[in-house]
Amino acid sequence: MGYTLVEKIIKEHTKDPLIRGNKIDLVIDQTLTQDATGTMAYLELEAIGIKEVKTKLSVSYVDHNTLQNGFENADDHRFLQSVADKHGVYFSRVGNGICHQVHLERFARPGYTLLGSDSHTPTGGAMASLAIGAGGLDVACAMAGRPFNMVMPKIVNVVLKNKLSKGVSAKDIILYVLKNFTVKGGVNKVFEYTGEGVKTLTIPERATITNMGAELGATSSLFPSDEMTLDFLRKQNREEDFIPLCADSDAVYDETLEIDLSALKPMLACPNSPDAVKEVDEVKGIKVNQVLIGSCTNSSYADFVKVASILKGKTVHPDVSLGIAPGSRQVLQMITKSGILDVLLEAGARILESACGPCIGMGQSPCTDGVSLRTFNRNFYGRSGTNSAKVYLVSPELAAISAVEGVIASPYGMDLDLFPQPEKFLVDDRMIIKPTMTKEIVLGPNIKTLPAFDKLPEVINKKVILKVEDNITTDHIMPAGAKVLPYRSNIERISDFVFYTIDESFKKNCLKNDGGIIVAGNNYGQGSSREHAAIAPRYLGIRAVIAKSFARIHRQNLVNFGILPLTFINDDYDSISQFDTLVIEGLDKLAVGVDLVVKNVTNNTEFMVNHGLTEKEIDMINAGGLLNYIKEGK
Ligand code: MIC
Ligand code: SF4
Repeated sequence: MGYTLVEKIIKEHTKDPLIRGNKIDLVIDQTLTQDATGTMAYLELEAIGIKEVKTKLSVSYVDHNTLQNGFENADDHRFLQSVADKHGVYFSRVGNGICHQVHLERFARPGYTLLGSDSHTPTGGAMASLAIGAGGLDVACAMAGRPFNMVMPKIVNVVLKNKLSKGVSAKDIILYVLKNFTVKGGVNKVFEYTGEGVKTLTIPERATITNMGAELGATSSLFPSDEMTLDFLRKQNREEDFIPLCADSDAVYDETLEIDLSALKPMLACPNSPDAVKEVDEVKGIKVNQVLIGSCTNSSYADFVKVASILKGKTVHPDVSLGIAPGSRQVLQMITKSGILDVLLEAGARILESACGPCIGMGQSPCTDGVSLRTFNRNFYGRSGTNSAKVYLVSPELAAISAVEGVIASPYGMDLDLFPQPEKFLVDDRMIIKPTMTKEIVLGPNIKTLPAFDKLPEVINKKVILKVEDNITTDHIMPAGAKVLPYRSNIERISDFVFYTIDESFKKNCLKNDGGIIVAGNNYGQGSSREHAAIAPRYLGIRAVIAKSFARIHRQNLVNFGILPLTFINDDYDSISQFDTLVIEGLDKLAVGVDLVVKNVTNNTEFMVNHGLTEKEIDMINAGGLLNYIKEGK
């Protein structure tokens, strides 16, 4: 029996048997961090106490907190640069680009494993890297040479047939997959793309798909390493990084989805979920206020070729604000030299920094009730900074034509290659600083060490502080945006904002009741990898989350910070109300596979929950979290 591509990479990086659903320890070759999660990750690395990172390569990017309204973000950047130098980590300076775009251009390698403290790390799957998003502490542990403990995923075969029609793009492929699988359909799965349609897709197109595969809740997405991979690496002066890699023809998959690329039409994800996918013809004509082209999903040179092909000689509609953010300095310099930037400027585009920017609510919030078309990957409630805004996720070509027409419009059938693709990329790594391991770390007044957390008590006897529905995102739990992001290095301060967009009294209720429990529906914690969505609630005394199901990264973050992730065994969600008192006893005897009884003393009922913890995770939870566990010498 042959191997799938993901199995081929995993078996080179683990000693454990490749049994789907079992936990495995994966050796990590490369790590990446970004500034919003990185400050905490490097403080954790300091707490673990190693001198030099043990990976083949670790890179620290600065791309999220680039608005510098006060000293906080600039202090974070200075800290990150110093701590990177101290521990042997490469440092990609602010303005050099979005971590996933730059990593793909300069570092991702076929057959390697990459762990990143950002949920869109799977972008590297376009280069046949097994690239996985995780919380900062897991990435710090990987830098310290510890293997990454993960569930051996189920493997979905997405078979691509034929080729895309004009005006239909890679974004439409991933939107189609999202429509089929939904935002919770990919948990603990890897999506492998196969079939003859694969060779029609370039690396940037593949990267759009693997990037947004994160919205499926998937562990990762992967393309084979083939002629396209070699071509891209050659153009990046990295030919020596190439190895061919693909699944065996008799590989066994758990599920299959066939897509006839020639039958796809332009699509878009409607507010407020990446899986609320419709064909553009169903929503054509809606008036648009804002169009933004950028983010780690769609900001490559190839994307701007399409955008410029549509905008050439045209003017942005008077009621639309068009912003563009090239994904990296490389892309920005190349569109400058090729004349594309001039076309965009002539059409009336606003040029934003090569950074995450509006994708994470760092500026460009839409007007009240505004309709915003974005080439990004997430349109969760409140993420744009305007709660009443209606954010649609679209391809660059759909964005561009709509910016001109002032309404949602279709690019179907349009010619999009007025500008040639480059023979070579412009390679200049001077903004990526090599570590010298000579500097000492520089902190700042807003950079606080991680609070200490106590052990798991024998009994949890606490109130339900909040009850929430299905698909609660980490943007709900721990909002981002220009106001909150500067406090990522200060848990006490950032805890003011936990659940702020849906329940302003969350913190007050935690303090009044000495912490408590959260009750949730399915897919709790989807979206970002930000461990602050676990650390800050833990800081406020949250000891357990009882949900119908969890998103993968967030569940791990809860365990890492000593919060019990419990799932309902039966249909008991409806029997619980906010402020009910729940009692969970016998926590000193937590054991693998042994379910727990939860007593609801307010309405005198009880129900069963499953903790799903491994032996190691039980030890971690008992210790009060992963850092305590490591400090105990484990
Ligand atoms: C996001 O897209 O939500 C982020 C911001 O990149 C996050 C990381 C963070 O919250 O810092 C992610 O995707 O992991
Ligand atoms: Fe940055 Fe947005 Fe990509 Fe997250 S999804 S890494 S915020 S561009």
